[in-house]
Amino acid sequence: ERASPEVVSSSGKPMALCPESSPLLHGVLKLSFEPSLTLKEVAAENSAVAEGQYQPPECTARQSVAILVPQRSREKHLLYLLHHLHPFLQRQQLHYAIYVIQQAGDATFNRAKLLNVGYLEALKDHDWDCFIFHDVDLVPENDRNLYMCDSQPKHMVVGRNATGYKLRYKGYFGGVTALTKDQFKRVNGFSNTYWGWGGEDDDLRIRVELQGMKIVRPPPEVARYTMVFHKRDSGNKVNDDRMRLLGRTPKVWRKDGLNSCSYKTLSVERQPLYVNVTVDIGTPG
Ligand code: UD2
Ligand code: MN
Repeated sequence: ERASPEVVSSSGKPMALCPESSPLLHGVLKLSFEPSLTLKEVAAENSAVAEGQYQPPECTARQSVAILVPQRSREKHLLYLLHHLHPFLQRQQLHYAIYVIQQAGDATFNRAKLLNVGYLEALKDHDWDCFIFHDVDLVPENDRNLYMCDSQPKHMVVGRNATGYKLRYKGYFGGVTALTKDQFKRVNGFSNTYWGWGGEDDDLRIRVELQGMKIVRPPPEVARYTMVFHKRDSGNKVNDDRMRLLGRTPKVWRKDGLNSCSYKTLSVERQPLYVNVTVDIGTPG
């Protein structure tokens, strides 16, 4: 276990819990996507972050939160995300760390399995309370969208630029979600069997519903994101098998998930702004 949250200040006195509503919040944010931005600049802007991790110096954070980002060949998007998310999370007075889970090789992408790996690997560092499963290309537009977990699984993307800021469909659970350590464990995490684009987010919703849990969302004026424009990645073709897979979820979820997630960690690099976990997750079939 590394770096537990400070319960005493540098003077040795116990620190009070951070306020329920952080005084540092701005509300609506002005986002920028500057193509010339560099990792060095983002690191210089975030000198209080070490090995991807931060704790508020002024109070004891209410939750310890691991942000898990699945990534392959989206380095520019990752840079934009780090640039916006680090200051955003610091204003929310969270103890947090950002983990990037990088799929090695060029087999079909598997977002869900990478997120299972992120959960298992992050828990080796610290007993995180809350996990945020986060697309690399989504930047939050309002810092009142709190990156904390609730008593029920939380879906944070009610709307985004490309879809007119409307919920795409009832039950939509993609993009960015927040589940406690125990909520995620209860559903046995994500399925490992969704290779390629689509379905894995609906599968997680089915798991949540099978447990009698209910998805909650922040107010629509707060739960807004900008998705950096992109085309479908070449290694992430539409998964034509997804409807069949969704049909069998109620039968297989107990055996397909965190408890069957086999992988090989190739490296764990503790970079200044994030922990980079490179993993061999195998190939479909
Ligand atoms: C939607 C969902 C996403 C997921 C996906 C279907 C939203 C806002 N997002 O995203 O959560 O359910 O549909 O699988 O509804 N990625 C890479 N490299 C790749 C491919 C994917 O890094 O080559 C990662 C990256 O974090 C990306 C995420 O996977 O943001 C989802 O892939 P996408 O952005 O291509 O799919 P999109 O926008 O339709
Ligand atoms: Mn996307």
